[in-house]
Amino acid sequence: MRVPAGPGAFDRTPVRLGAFAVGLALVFGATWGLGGALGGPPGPAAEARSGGHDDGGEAAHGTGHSGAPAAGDQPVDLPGGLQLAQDGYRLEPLTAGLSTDHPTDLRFRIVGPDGAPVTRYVETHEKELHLIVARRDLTGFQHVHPTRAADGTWSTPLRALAGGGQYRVFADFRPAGLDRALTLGVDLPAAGTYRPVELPAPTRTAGVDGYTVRLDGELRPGAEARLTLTVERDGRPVTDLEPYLGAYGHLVVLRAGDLAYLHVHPDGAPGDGRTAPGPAITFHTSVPSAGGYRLYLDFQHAGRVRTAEFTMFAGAVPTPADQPAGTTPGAGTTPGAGEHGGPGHGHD
Ligand SMILES: [Cu+2]
Repeated sequence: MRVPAGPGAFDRTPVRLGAFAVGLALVFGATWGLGGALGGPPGPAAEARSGGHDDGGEAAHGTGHSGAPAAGDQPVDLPGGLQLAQDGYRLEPLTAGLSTDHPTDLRFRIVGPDGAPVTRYVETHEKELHLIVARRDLTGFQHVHPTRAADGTWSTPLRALAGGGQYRVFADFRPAGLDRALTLGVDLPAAGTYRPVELPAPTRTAGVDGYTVRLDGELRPGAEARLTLTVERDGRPVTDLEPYLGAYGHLVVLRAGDLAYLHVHPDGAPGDGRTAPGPAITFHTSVPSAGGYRLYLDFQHAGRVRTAEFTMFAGAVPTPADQPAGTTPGAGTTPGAGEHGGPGHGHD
């Protein structure tokens, strides 16, 4: 359980986060300095720019991300999830906010280049649209699959949130007529006390619902990484993972600091004659920059989808010297246990 710091520590938390955010800004400054080339309005320029977009193939569907930055004068693709509009498509929430008291009926639509709600999609991993929600501090992860009405309005229940704050809502979808998936993101507020949780320290194991998941591999900025996640229960390897949306595991990766979004699918598929149903699930991905990332592995066993969470750093892990005096990332928390194991776990 990622237990928020006690009341005394809470008083100091905003200061620590603020200082950490400054550090992140410095790290990311070099990357986002290039963003000036991308700052134009949507429309023809954006359409043209998207020509460099790389579908990413099976290993990184979604706007996942397009590998190493383009060389020379070519514009650099942004990672997914950072914009609410891209390439003529726009994510329009029809719900003003989320709730900590009761489940929210989240409604939204995707408006296309013609100004009308999009009603034709190409399924990716058995769904027309994948919806991910996480608070800005990377807690409160939910991954659900909304229902679409004929007029293009999407709706889904979201479980009641554990705390107030700004939540990032990601829609990961492929409209008919586009040669790749997009991930659009928008912030929605939840009224209530916001007690930010620091990014937990990196760990190699995470527990969820009595399962232990081990993470092997390293992230390197701009380079392909092989990550292997191995699932055990009661000390024994799980060798009968169940297919969930066409795979034995789905990995969402969010970058600390701006929630850049990657959705990664594993090597191999159930029933392909070469992919075992556990205990290991292998992913290949490439993160766009140095810094901290939170990884959310969805896997299904015994009829339920579970989410194991990890922190990883690409490049150097910040040392205590990089932190405000006396603090360590994740101090006082038990990383990976997650806080979404209870009823209403947001998978469907
Ligand atoms: Cu999904």
